[in-house]
Amino acid sequence: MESINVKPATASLFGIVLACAGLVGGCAGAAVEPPATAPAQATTPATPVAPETPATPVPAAAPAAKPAPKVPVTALPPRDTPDNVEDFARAVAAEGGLDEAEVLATLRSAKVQQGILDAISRPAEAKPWKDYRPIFLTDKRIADGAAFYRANREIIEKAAADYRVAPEIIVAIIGVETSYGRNTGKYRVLDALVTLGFHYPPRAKFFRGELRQLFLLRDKHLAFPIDELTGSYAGAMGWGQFIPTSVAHYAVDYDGDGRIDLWNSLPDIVGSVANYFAQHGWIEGAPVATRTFPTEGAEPPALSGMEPVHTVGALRARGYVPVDTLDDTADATLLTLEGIAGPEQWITLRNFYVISRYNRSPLYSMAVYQLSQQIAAEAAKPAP
Ligand SMILES: [Ca+2]
Repeated sequence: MESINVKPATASLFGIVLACAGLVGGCAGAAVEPPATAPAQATTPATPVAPETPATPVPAAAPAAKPAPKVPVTALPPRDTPDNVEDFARAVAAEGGLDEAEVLATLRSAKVQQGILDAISRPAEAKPWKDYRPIFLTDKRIADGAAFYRANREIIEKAAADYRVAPEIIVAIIGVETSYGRNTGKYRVLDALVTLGFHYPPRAKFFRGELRQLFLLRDKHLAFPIDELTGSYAGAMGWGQFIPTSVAHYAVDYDGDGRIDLWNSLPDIVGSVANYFAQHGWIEGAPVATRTFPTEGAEPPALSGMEPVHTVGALRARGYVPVDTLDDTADATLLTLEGIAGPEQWITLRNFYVISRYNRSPLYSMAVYQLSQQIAAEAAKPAP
């Protein structure tokens, strides 16, 4: 079990400390409600917005070696009868051609953890952008991202080229999700998914779906048995925080060693994140978002979440002129954020929507975008 938390050799090349330490359960990732129709996102969720706790910077030396606190195993009243667990095991075994007794034994080996239930039940604060942004756009996270990019430029740019996505977006996602692999989660994924799938009625269906998928991952040739995988309290795994359905659909064996390792293989990690973006429609070289300062009398368009249901030209005609030069035929929509100096209006494009497929919060998407820009700028400078 310990072995899967080992950082890739590359990690030692850059002193990563992180801003999200202590937010196990996922940084931004674990805090957002997934729409009922969109189960394949990489991160799992509970409510719109950010980390429950603002990032407490952790001293570089201390945290890595600190053992995870013991999470008490509680004797919870069964929300599901043993029959339900047996039915589940039978169905999963039949579907995956697995041994039913083994599936059942694995399920029964799971430890229901009160800490997981506490984590997912914690009310999320709906932070405005002005309070959310400073959590992720820290000097440290930018510098660490640039260092990570420089140290691993070859593989990051290879994956970006192969999958036709922006390299700085791959880096920013890994930075926001796990502070560049520093904080991938302390829970056994099996424990998390059994706890939430059988003891947390509000999301039981979703998490049982993920638990089912966990058992069916055999074809993905994961580097570790499913009962040894660790992740967030919501079962998100590795540097990119993939839940089992995302592993199934988007994880790749990018170093070609025959197995997928989202904890120790940097090629597999960056290749999988790149593939996630490619499969969700990233447009290579296209812009993500830009500010707009509406003209007087601008007519707000009807919005459909972050979906770019308008065009740049149509927004322009309504009085929303983009600050940057944009193709008028490009799909776009409008986003208003509560900034430090008051409301900020943004024209967001298809690629912004693609970022939001990783996590449904518009604040998350904007944080990833802005972090990516800062990292790219920093990484382009001569190494310090
Ligand atoms: Ca591999």
